[in-house]
Amino acid sequence: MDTIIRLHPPATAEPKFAALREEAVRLFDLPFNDLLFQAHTAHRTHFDPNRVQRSTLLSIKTGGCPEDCGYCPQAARYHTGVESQELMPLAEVIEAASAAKANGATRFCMGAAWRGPKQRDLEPVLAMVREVKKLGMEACCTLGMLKDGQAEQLRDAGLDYYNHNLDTAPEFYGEIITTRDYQDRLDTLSRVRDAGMHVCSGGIVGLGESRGERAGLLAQLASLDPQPESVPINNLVQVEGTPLAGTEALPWSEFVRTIAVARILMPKSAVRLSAGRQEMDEATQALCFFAGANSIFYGEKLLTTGNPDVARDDALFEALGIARG
Ligand code: SAM
Ligand code: DTB
Ligand code: SF4
Repeated sequence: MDTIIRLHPPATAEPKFAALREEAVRLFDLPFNDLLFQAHTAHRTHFDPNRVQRSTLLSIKTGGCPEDCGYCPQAARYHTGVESQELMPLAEVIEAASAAKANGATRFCMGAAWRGPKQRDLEPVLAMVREVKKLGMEACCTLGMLKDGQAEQLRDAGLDYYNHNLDTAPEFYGEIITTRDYQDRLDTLSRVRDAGMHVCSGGIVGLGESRGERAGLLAQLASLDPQPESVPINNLVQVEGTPLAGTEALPWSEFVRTIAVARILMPKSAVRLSAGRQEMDEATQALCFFAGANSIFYGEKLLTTGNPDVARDDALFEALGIARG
């Protein structure tokens, strides 16, 4: 068993969380234009509003995951048609990273469908991180829960960011995932932070949560101290065979509000407009950029599902006068 020292009580117990949640609920309830004005003002204070950073994702180990995340096409227990694949050979990862760099991505994110890496899994990933760094790109990994010492190994290989999402509000979490708890996620984030890497942590909306629960997710993220450098906001991509297929989709305005509240509560973080862009029209994406989103996944595939192709994104950025971040 791992031992980790919990320096803080769970964030949910802290008065800071309660105050942030109250603030988030108040922001969500503002008239749309007032909320967007406030979010855009915060965005301009800290960022160039005409720049969006691009990260490209690669699934380095696909499917067959033992966890039960209700949204995920890679969980072995759901029949989604995703074919399981072993860890990708190093040469293929280098090829994909080189292509991403040639397309203009500045960060390469490698995702694995693990509960967490075993030591024998981690070693080849460390080699992948070193090779991505040699290309002059930022490197990010999302490999599940980390055990003692693993964050330090990733840091020493040169990893810049580790992605691990809180996914939803603590009170809704048990409806979506039962095989790991909220505190496990907070512990992994502490390990990443303590090792000195940048934290990438966000969540998914459109899971059937209430507005109050969306506020709770953002308040949890904002109560991390320091706040995550990168906050991916995913809109559920519904995949046939997962328990959440058929969930009522979130109205576009509610998704834009979520981005805006994230921007206001975490004014210095990069807010990534993440999964769900393929199903989103250009006008909604443009509103997300106005509301403070300043990072995207770039390239035709996320991990197993589709993402807008590069030509569509380039046309959108051209129309909006947005430059690479
Ligand atoms: N297995 C690792 C883990 O769970 O931490 C890493 C990969 S996992 C696919 C990374 C994140 O992708 C999840 O935390 C979730 O937020 C997001 N995700 C997975 N399936 C999704 C879906 N169908 N729609 C939107 N986001 C999704
Ligand atoms: C994140 O927050 N979203 C990305 C990344 N981090 C790893 C993953 C989205 C996955 C969408 C479903 C799929 O393609 O399998
Ligand atoms: Fe596994 Fe990650 Fe998918 Fe959960 S989100 S089932 S841990 S791959």
